[in-house]
Amino acid sequence: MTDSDRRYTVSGMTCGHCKSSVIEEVLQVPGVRAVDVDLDSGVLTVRGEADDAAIHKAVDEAGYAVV
Ligand SMILES: [Cu+2]
Repeated sequence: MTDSDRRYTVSGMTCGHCKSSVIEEVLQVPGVRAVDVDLDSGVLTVRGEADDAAIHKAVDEAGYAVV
């Protein structure tokens, strides 16, 4: 398996606190090595080999949703 960046659009993030909540949760997903969030576009970028479903679940747990 190769290491690659995947992008997800997340709804509901409005400020730096939202951003750090999402980053904290997604960083806990096994296989995730780095996470970035662009607040303006709502784009979450994940580097690593994590499962898609696990990323969705982590975003849910942070209180937001992948669209
Ligand atoms: Cu916020």
